[in-house]
Amino acid sequence: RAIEDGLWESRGGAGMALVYQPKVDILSGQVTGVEALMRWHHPELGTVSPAEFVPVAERTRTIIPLGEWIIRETLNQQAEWRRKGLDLSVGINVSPAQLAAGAGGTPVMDILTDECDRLDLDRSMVELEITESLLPDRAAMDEVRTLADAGFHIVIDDFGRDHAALSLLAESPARTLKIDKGFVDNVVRNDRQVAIIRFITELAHGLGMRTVVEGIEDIRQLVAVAGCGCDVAQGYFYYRPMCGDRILGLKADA
Ligand code: G
Ligand code: G
Ligand code: NA
Repeated sequence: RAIEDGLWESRGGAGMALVYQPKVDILSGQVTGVEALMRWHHPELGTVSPAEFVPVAERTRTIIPLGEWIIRETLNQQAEWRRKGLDLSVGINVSPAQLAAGAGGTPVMDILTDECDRLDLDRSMVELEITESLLPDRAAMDEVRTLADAGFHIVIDDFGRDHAALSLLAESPARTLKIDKGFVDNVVRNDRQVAIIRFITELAHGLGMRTVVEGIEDIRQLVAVAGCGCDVAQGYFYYRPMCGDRILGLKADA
């Protein structure tokens, strides 16, 4: 209830902040992009995790105005980094509710094209992260295809967590597959997890996609996923999510 009421107050971004977690090209060690992640400071509850409030925002559809704020904020940040000499791709998490027909609010396509045109951004540097569970949703995937045709880069997030049909993956317009953190957590001790990550990576490459692994916390996990052929890594081993100004400090690594 307190979360629901607070979200309504914060739907325009009040009390919300975005942090950005770098993504690193495994072979070159270079930072190629970042993922935008929400942080919320609730006046009474204190800091509330997105794992807790995003599901509430989706259920109450507050994610629609909030999602619009996230897209505009992230693209403005991307433009500011570029003005300061740092050219990075940005990953934006897009909820199924934002893609549903008749979602209300400004359509995601219009928000994205407006901002990209206004800020003169390269659409292929804007990565829209949609969850694997969206793949069976025909109407939502039609919308995703329209976004891909318009030049935006589509990422399937949390791949392997649910039960995606491989045929749906093959038909999807995604260019990147993000392997679920669950497989990485035990990759050092469990050969079966290695087999799964290797299989997903070979599948992705065979379909012309690259893979991102998230949740890399130590060097042994990095070595294991690198051995599976994964392309890009994200995780505390490299960088924690950080505020936009601190990203500028990465200029030397990018
Ligand atoms: O940042 P953290 O790891 O605590 O995020 C927890 C969950 O909340 C993740 O699954 C992440 O995808 C989701 N999340 C974080 N930021 C956003 C956002 O801006 N939009 C959406 N839809 N989900 C987000
Ligand atoms: O599902 P999604 O990829 O959007 O979730 C990203 C979430 O994972 C964020 O909440 C982020 O804070 C968290 N995260 C990022 N790197 C690590 C890591 O190395 N370890 C753990 N435990 N969580 C991470
Ligand atoms: Na994500």
